[in-house]
This record gives sequence, C-alpha cells and structure tokens, in this order.
Amino acid sequence: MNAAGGRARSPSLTFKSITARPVVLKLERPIVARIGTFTDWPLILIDLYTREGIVGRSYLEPYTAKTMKYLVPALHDFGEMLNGRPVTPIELFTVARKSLHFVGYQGLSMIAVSGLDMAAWDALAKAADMPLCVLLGGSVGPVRAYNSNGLWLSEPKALGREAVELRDEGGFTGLKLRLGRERIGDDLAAIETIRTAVGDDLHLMADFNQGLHLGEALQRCHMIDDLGLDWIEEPIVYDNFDGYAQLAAELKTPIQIGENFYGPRDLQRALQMKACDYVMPDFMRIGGVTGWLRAASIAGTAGVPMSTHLYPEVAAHVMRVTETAHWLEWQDWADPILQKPYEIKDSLLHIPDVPGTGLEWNEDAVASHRADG
Ligand code: SMN
Ligand code: MG
Repeated sequence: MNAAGGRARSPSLTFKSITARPVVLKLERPIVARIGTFTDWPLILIDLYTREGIVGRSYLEPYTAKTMKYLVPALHDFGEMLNGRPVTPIELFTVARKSLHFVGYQGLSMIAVSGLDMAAWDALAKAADMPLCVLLGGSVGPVRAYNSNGLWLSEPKALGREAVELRDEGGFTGLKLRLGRERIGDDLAAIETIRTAVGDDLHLMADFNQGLHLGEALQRCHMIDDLGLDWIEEPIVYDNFDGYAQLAAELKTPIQIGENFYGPRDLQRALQMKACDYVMPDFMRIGGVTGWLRAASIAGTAGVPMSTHLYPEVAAHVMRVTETAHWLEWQDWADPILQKPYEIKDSLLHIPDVPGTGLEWNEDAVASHRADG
C-alpha cells in the first residue's frame, strides 16, 4: 500500500506496432578502412508505438544499404508479434531472441533484436519521464569522448591538418586513426604526422579494422608498440581469439576488441581467453541496452575498461552506469536526421536532460533521405 492507501502500480505501457524506415545519408568524411570504403551511410529508423501514445525511438547502422532489406522485415515482424504486450524491455528481448533462435543467435537476429531493445528502453524511459541514464539508476552528466569521425586510410601527409580539425570540433582530448596501409612505412608516417600536428599529450587510438593476418599483425604491432598509442584495435579477424591472446600477451600497448561481439557471451569468452585488454561493444551487436548492461557487468567484474562503438546517443546514457566506463566513441553520422544532435564540449558529450535517450527525428530530413522511395 502506498501513502494514499492505494496499491503502488507500475506505469503501464503497451506495445502497439513498429515502423522501420530505411534512410541513406552522405558521409561528410567518407570511410576508407580495411573493412571497406563507404561514401554513404545507411540507417534504419525505428519507431516503437504504444497504445498510450508514447513512441520509443532507436536506429540501426548496418554499414551497407543492401542489408536493410533483410532487417526491416524482421523488425516489422517483431511489431506484429509483440502487439498487446507490456513494454518490458528485458522480457521483449527474450521473446524476440527466441523467435529468431532457429536462424541463429548472432548476425542479423541479434542486430534486429538490438534495434527493438534500444527503442523499448527509450519508450520505457519516456513513460517514466526520465532520461534513460536516470531510469538505469545513474544521473545526467558528461561522458568522456574521443573523435572517431576521420583519419581514415588517406595520404599520410594530409592527416596533420585533419587531426587538428577533428580535435577542434569539440575540444577533443582523444582521436582515432586507422591503420593497415599497403606499406607499414606509410602507417608509421601517418602516426608521425598526426603526433607532430597535435602533440604528445593527445590520446591516440589506432584501428586496423581486422586488416592483417596474425603474422603481419605480430610484426606491425611490435613496430608501433613504443609509440604511446592508447590502444591497438582489431588488428586481425574479429573472431580469432587465440590470435588475439597471443597479441595481447606479447604487446605492451593494450589490445582493444569488441565491436564484433554478438552478445555478452562473446565478451565473456574473450576475457576468459585473455584475448584483449580492453573491450568496446557495438550496440547493434551486443544486444542493445539490455545486452550492454549484461556485458558491462562482466567487464566490470573483471576490471576491464569498457568503451563504446558507434551509437553515441545511446552510449552516453549507458556509460553513466557502466562500472569500468572508459571512452565513448564520438561520430556524428546520424546528425543529419536528428532534431537535436548531441553536443560535445571539452571532449565531453552532454546528455540532453529530456525523457528517454533524446533521439527525435527531423522528419523533413528523413523524407529527403528515404531509401525506399
Ligand atoms: C569503424 C566503424 C564503422 C565503420 C568503419 C569503421 C571502426 C570504428 O571500426 O571502430 O570506428
Ligand atoms: Mg573499430
């Protein structure tokens, strides 16, 4: 019984439907990395409607426009399947996972569930009239971010100016560059040029995007091991945990992996195998907010620093409740379709003090970027 003599009741929120709209945006600085070259960036915008009128929102970034053709129907199927259920994200996560279990727990299944999950948490936080980080037991506050918007595999000489630009976009104290050029000498020149431009105090992360085989990785990583990099990310194919264990054991520079963990169990297995020093799950692969929270408790218990991959708007909220929170990866690729892009100042991302995650679409921009006619 509550003070008024009534029975305390949880806020009721009932699932009605989902719309999943594909859009394709132009990247201001095209991605040129060992995983591919991308001039366009596809997004699936998810709106989860409830009978009470609250709309939960999230997006997925599946890298290539083609994959949206497989994900959009899966999301619409969730909409039909979940109609009439209470919006209880952890339960919806389980139901959605089970519904795709016969086509596997990873890959597209997990990506679709992650999109649903992030929208469900946004709806719940809106119904509770709280920012998501507050609903999760934390507070609205700053989150330390590095700028990941550039420093792709371009001509090393051009990178000095770009590094200064990227630093000054938000007073960043950390930047990520990409490695894996044909000639190791060009990778070394890239690091040197950036260091000369921004100095030794700036945090510098290096990402090989799985571009090397183990032999090359051992050789190249040893060559950059004394350059003061904050971490070396994904030098080899993402699921070769034996290879990663060897690299992590041999190198002084921390090994960072995790953007290709499909669910918290991958993270647990990587830590059991001592395959890395740091982890940085991606929201569409780890299982959205639910998957992140489970993964964060494993990393936290193991004392392993945890950074985020893409999805900065959701990442900021969960980092406020992540025990071993390390760095938020800042990239602004969804900004063109957001009503209010998030702000970065002095390398800190500022969470908007509004209910939910703060993701709202600029519908005019959405209309002009629709990829389904
Ligand atoms: C990355 C992410 C998305 C597209 C290309 C490259 C990269 C990162 O692995 O960690 O930001
Ligand atoms: Mg990466």
